[in-house]
Amino acid sequence: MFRFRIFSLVALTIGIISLLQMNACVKQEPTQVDGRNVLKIVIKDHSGLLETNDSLHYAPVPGAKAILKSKYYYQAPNQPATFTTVADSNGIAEFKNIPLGDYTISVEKKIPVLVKDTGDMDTVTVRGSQILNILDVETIDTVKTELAKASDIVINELYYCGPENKAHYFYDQFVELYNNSDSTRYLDGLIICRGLQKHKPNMDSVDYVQVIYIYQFPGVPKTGRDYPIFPHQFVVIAQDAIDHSQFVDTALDLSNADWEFYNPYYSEVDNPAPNVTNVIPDNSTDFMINLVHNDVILADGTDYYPGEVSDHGYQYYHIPINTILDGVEYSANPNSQKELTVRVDAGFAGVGISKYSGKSVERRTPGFDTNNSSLDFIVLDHPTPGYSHEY
Ligand SMILES: [Ca+2]
Ligand SMILES: [Ca+2]
Ligand SMILES: [Ca+2]
Ligand SMILES: [Ca+2]
Repeated sequence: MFRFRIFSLVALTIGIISLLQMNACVKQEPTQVDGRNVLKIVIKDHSGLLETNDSLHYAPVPGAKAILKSKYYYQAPNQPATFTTVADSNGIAEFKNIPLGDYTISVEKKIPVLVKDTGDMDTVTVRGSQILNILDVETIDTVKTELAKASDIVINELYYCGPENKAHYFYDQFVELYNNSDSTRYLDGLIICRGLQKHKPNMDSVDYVQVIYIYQFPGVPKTGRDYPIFPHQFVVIAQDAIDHSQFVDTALDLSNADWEFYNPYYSEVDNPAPNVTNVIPDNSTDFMINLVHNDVILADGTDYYPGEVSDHGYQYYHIPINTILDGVEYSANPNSQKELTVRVDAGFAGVGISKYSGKSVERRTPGFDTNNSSLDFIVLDHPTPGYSHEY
């Protein structure tokens, strides 16, 4: 659905043509009319792709599609009440008859661009989102749009809940990456992180994501060319690249995994698969992720830094959002509080998966990524390490 070719920012910034039409204001009646409140969202572009309007003093995003989702109201089981509208010529999206309460708003707009090197036209998408609290009869707020980070390498599958067993065995967890492009990309220096399992009130306004583990591919971030991932290739990183069925017969054989997570700061066996290595000396655990609710971040491996220290003296790290290639939050419970900012992932994969059920979550089609895991992922009865389910 949202598949665009990726351009360098340099090519984009030079070649923009202003082709914005003044779209008529199209409003849809809300599906539930049990509120009388008005919400106005001023949508301001911060991508640099749209021109600032001199009298408005901001760059409006006319015609942007705005989607408001309730945190409390449902229109069907597991389907939050949703209201949709389109911004007017001043970039203002107006919703009427909205119940009071907490919402998420996400806005997006496709923008035509001229690709400088080839003269071709293409489109890119600017997006923005945030959490809103509607407390008054009329609420006015602002959402900033930016160029959506569209990475060619994405987290395609996460297997975290553990195999069916009564021994609390979950060491066959894995992360599967996928190159969603027609070009060779490189894993050099990329980091895979486990997110901090806390809802932070300020997490949608700070420019970083908090994590507790950082494991890194060998090679130099951004410029290294030693560890290719070929077009449409899947890459599996196992917690331990061994045949786990020797311990629990329902567990996975990951002896052929492409990589394994390896922590040199405690005595773990270094199996033949090459290592994605823990870089935090404080961390004495393998890349173990929660069996029901957690988030996993893939980033380019630059500019991360130590953040807070936990109550138990454990050092958390900050991953700047502009270095994040992909992030996926999963939760068995769709009403959980978000632990990963909606700017990276607006939803949850894995709703309904219980511990030790042997299930997995995978993108609907390889690489399908709208930064909303509720839409992007489906639940698989059996993991598919190194390939995709049939679709
Ligand atoms: Ca390991
Ligand atoms: Ca190894
Ligand atoms: Ca994503
Ligand atoms: Ca797979």
